[in-house]
Amino acid sequence: MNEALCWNESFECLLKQGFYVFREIGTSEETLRRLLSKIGVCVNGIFEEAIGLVKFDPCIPTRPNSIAYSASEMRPHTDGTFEQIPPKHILLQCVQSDQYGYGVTTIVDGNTIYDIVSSTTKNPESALFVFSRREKFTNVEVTGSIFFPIEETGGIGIRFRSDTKYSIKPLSPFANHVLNLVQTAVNDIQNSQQVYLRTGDAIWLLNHRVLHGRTALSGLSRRILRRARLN
Ligand SMILES: O=C(O)CCC(=O)C(=O)O
Ligand SMILES: [Fe+2]
Repeated sequence: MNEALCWNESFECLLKQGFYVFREIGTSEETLRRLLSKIGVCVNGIFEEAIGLVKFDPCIPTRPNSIAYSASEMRPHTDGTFEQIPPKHILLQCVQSDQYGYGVTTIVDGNTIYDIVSSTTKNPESALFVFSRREKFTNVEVTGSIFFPIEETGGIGIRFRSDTKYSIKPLSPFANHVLNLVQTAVNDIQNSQQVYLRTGDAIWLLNHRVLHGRTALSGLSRRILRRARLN
């Protein structure tokens, strides 16, 4: 298939489901950068570079308090939840996969979560929260809502991450109610899809539309992802 047709197909798929999987593109940073140049502009985060490696090595002690660098399950989340505007796109390139069936990528569609929450609760986008990321010496936070309008598409965006390092503090009893509903819906296995990335595959995520996470790693093999953030 010619490159333009192939690109249109991936774009259509991306808009429909909020993510697209590139199979067998290879493991080099060069290849990823070529892809990124067609998508947008790389942006640094407060704590991480625009392009960086997420590594797990059973022979190297894990960084304390860091789920991404440990073998633990990562619950579905959006990246940069505590930033003023989280990055629009995330690309994850699998540089070295774990044993088959471990470290499987999980995807949750934010539109599904919104539909579930708003079916019982009016105007969940009006609920306010403080999203924060706490490090030893820094605490970065932003006040906002879990759901927000996406101007370009007229759709609804989502921002969500809650684990040992990241917290979402509800600012009212109503917000607390919305948070509980979102949490339950996000963790409901029925609302998630799984995608196994093999070495050389990559996934393009619309970070305002879908949440991503992964199942636990085996803890026995090295696993490396290259992660890119773009607008
Ligand atoms: O390890 C993975 O598959 C995902 C990593 C991730 O989501 C992150 O570092 O934010
Ligand atoms: Fe992530």
